[in-house]
Amino acid sequence: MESITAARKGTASAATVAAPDITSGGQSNVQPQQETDGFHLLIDALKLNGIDTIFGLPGIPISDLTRKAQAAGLRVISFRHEQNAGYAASIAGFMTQKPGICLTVSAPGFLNGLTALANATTNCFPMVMISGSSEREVVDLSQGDYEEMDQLAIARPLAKAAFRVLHAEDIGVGVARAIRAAVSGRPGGVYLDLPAKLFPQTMDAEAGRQSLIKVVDPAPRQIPSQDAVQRALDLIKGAARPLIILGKGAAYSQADADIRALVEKTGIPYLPMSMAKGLLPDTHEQSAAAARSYVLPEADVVVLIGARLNWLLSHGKGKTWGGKSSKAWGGQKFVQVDISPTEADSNVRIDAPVIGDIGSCVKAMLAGIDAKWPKPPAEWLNAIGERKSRNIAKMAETLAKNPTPMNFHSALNVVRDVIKANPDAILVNEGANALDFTRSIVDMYKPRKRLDVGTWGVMGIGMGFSIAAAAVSGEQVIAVEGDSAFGFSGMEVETICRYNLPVCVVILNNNGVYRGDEVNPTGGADPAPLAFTKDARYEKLMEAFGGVGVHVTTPAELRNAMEDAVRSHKPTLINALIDEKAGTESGRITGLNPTAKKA
Ligand code: ADP
Ligand code: TZD
Repeated sequence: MESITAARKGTASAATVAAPDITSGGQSNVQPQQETDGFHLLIDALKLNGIDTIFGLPGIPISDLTRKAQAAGLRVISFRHEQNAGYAASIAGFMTQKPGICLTVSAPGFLNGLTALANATTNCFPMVMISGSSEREVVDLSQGDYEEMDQLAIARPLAKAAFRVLHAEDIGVGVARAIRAAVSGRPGGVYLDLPAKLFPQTMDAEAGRQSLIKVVDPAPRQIPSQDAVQRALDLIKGAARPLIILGKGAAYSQADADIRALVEKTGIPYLPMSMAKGLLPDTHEQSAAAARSYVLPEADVVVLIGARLNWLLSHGKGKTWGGKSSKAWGGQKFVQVDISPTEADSNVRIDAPVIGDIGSCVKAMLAGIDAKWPKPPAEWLNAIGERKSRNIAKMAETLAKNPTPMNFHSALNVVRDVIKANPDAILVNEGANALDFTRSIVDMYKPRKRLDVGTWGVMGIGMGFSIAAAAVSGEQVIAVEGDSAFGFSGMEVETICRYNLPVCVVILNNNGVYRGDEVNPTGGADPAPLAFTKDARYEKLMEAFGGVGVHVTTPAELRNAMEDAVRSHKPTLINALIDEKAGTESGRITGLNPTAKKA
């Protein structure tokens, strides 16, 4: 039983292991027949499908898998917490259209990664979380195995799909199903459960090779019907005050040139959702971002491209949209371009759903738009233009101020300049005020360069997204973080240093959640729940692992530190102290926060 023992111990060094000679009772006379095992079949299946990176955290039963994957030429990025590995995998999926792979150990490791898997599903990011799991027989009888948990059942409601593989010969099918489920149609998070016993299982190498599947056309184009396209074009053509809203589905689709052509050929003003910023440069003359609160209630026909009418768009109704009350319809007609047929009518009536992949839908719409296509009425464009210039001038005035201490605006004015000078840099952003102000102040110039908290507004994506963005693109990453937000994934600065990634973390440090000036109303020794350690020296965390740490209190110091970081590409953490009174409760979504009635 030499080969099986070797494989169990994980000492097999090549893609194949010698098979035991069963005819001689395994005593002697070993035939040089080639075998493979679960470890190698999984690695081969991933490689066959173009997967080149694994984000994970080793331990029983997947330690050897990480070693063998690295030996086989995959890039294995080892994290300090599975949630961060999961976020990394999910954003790698968003950036590349290939499912990001997150690898975890069983029960607690699996659960740590699960938040990221659920977040991927919510955000339509393609990702596969592969977790080792305990013995089925023991788990199913609740006999108390090491890290016992019915992981498949737990993952199922949070994932787009969930699969378990019990036999080595099914690994190829399992991986193929996981990849297809993650990237086809509306992308999402997929769970793949691999019990410990699977990895050392051996089988004939050639049969193993034959069992693997290279997925053909994993995200097939979905062509919209001509009727649907015509219905949408008719509606848009008749509009007096049309508006296009680009969402992160549009950014994901990588149909950048066609989307730009659609916007420019129709002349319709557009609003980018947060992660669609840069799909067209934010400085584009048709961007209505600086007139958002004017265009939403005033528009009569709204074309949604890869954006859902969820809370981020006030559900398409209510006062934001000109409705008379908080739930009243504002009267707009909607075109919705989306790959999911069930998205239409989720919140308000969609008059013209165009169902298909965004690339195909936009192409089909462009085919119906010729040089004679009427531009939107000048009255509409002028009204937007006026509001825009007024708001941009007001913002410029605010940004030019140089208060002491520094505030969000004076600090972000520096980030804005640094991104303008480095448009290929990727901006990762989380926090509340740190998020809202960055989104509105820092212009983006290229697609998929802004990565943030997404549909859930989740804190903790910061370092995972930064690591994946740097690893996948090789570009400079700038992570603008609230001090609370940073804390969720801060230990990963060690990972950033270990892999020597070009990540510059800027913490807008106001000593607490939202702001830092609250006090304990009882006068007791405990701090207020939303207040943190005053003037914490976060930069020392980066220094502890060999990176560059900088403590800054003025915009000039921040500028120098950021420029040094971008020039050197060294892991850098800039602790930017800002006014602890700067910031409002929950940033711009104060209204969602229930508070007790004042007595
Ligand atoms: P945002 O938060 O930017 O408004 P959402 O996450 O709400 O964006 O919406 C993204 C939408 O894009 C989802 O409804 C999803 O189904 C859709 N989508 C994602 N990828 C594609 C694609 N390739 N083609 C068409 N629609 C897509
Ligand atoms: N936990 C998780 C996982 N996600 C969340 N969104 C929250 C908690 C609640 N929360 C926010 O929505 S923003 C935020 C928390 C804790 C932090 C805000 O403080 P900050 O940013 O220091 O990061 P600002 O700039 O001071 O507002």
